[in-house]
Amino acid sequence: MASQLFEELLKSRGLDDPVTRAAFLAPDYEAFKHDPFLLPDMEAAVQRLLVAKEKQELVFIYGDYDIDGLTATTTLFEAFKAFGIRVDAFIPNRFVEGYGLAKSAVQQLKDRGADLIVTVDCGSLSHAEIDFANSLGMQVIVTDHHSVAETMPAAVATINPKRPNHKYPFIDLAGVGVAFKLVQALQQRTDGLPLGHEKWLLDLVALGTVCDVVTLVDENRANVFWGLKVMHKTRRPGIRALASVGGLKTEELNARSLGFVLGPHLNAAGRLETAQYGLDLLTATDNMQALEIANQLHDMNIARRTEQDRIVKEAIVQADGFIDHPVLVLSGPTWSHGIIGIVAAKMLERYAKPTFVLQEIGEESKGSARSYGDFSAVDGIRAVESWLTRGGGHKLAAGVTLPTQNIADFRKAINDFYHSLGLENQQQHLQPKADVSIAEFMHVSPALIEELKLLEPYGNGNPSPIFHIPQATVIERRLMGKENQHLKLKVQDGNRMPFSVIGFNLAHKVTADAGDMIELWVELIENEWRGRVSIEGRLLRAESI
Ligand SMILES: [Mn+2]
Repeated sequence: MASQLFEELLKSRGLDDPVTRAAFLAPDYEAFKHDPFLLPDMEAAVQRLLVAKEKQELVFIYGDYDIDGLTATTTLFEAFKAFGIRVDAFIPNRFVEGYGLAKSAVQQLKDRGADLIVTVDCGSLSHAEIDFANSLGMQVIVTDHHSVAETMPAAVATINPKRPNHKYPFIDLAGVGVAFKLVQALQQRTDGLPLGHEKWLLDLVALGTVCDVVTLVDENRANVFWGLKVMHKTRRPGIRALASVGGLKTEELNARSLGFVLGPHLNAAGRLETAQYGLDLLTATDNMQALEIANQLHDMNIARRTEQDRIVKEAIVQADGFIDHPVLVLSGPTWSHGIIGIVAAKMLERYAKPTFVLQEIGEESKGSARSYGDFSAVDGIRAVESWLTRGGGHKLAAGVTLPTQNIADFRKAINDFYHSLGLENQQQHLQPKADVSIAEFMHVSPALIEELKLLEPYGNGNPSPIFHIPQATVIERRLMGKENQHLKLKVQDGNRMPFSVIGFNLAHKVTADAGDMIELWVELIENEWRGRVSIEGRLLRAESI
């Protein structure tokens, strides 16, 4: 019997129908495993790969340097081996080839004897590069989840759920999710990986899906839900080593630790040097070797953070000069484009504005964009493309390349485009949105916390629930942290029932003191201190009333 609060919460998330609710709370892998052949061109891809298997052609997987790309590459690499397909993998270098297929890399694969290239997490817009591969006598299968153009490239198959007019029921798969569909399709047509055994790849699918921040609903939710269970038992040396250098136990990994610990470590190498380390780690079969790479990644992650802090400081100085601009376009010659994506995210957080951060590399500049709410970064890029060399991506994250001399014009054009949209109250998207209200703290029970765990894994599309407390009286205010930046409030309801909330970095923002009446928005967290577990609120917002 669900508690009343949990019942209300489920309803607020559209889970009142018992069938939908049951499917959400205990997602069945088989039920959400939509038929892979409903994806466009899947049959053509499978047929071509069967020929490759039969003729023992050399198939090169062409990945991407981010976690989605690395996990997708590893997924296909392992599965193809199991199917008896001759396979090798190539991860482009961000600083050499850049994102996506590059002609220089296509030539390299030709020289290394490739007959067929299978892209993961890229390729949908690589028309020229695929023509080039064809001209060298290689064929290409694209598997991707990025936005597509009106015409598909001259590939044997372009498997991408973002293509229009197909019957596949879920479009928000990550790159690794699409690669995994190819594995499921191959299973039906050839042997080597018996039905059911593909589930051991779900740890990789979970890692890529969480880190690519696609919505954790439908098939993604089922894959991550079961992927975490696989991860808890994983024997994969790379994942074990990564967890260990991150100070985590594999059996306790959750979506949060994938996004905030494993992910950043795995990404660090690609941001500073080459993501090859990441691929070597994920495909490692030896524990000692894996630990060695993981330690290197740990050091790189620390170096990455130092570099990031420096760029953020400089970017803040620049951003303060564009107070009137709704879209920030910031640039610097020493801002490594391996790191500017994270810097853009930090700027968005600080200024509540969509942000482009660019590295000026001589005459050319490369940048990363982060956006939120109703402003689509990829639409913005399309609207001002006359100033750009190229650009593409998603609504909330995208990339651009442009002549350095165009930066000022691009800045003006993208801000003009923003104004032309007439977006109203864009800021509201940054305010915490409550799922339900709590009038009395007696309802905040250990049982409720257990119920909330059923909604995990949390992430994009399935956020950790937010509770609104319409009215409470502050009985104590305490500051914490090295610079007194954190805040602990003890509040009570009308029945004098107390409740503690903690606000990280909110000490300057929330000024309420003992005796004040406030309205709060919180997440519920379990706090363990000296072996005693208590339930607290993590403060997101407070307003005095
Ligand atoms: Mn991706």
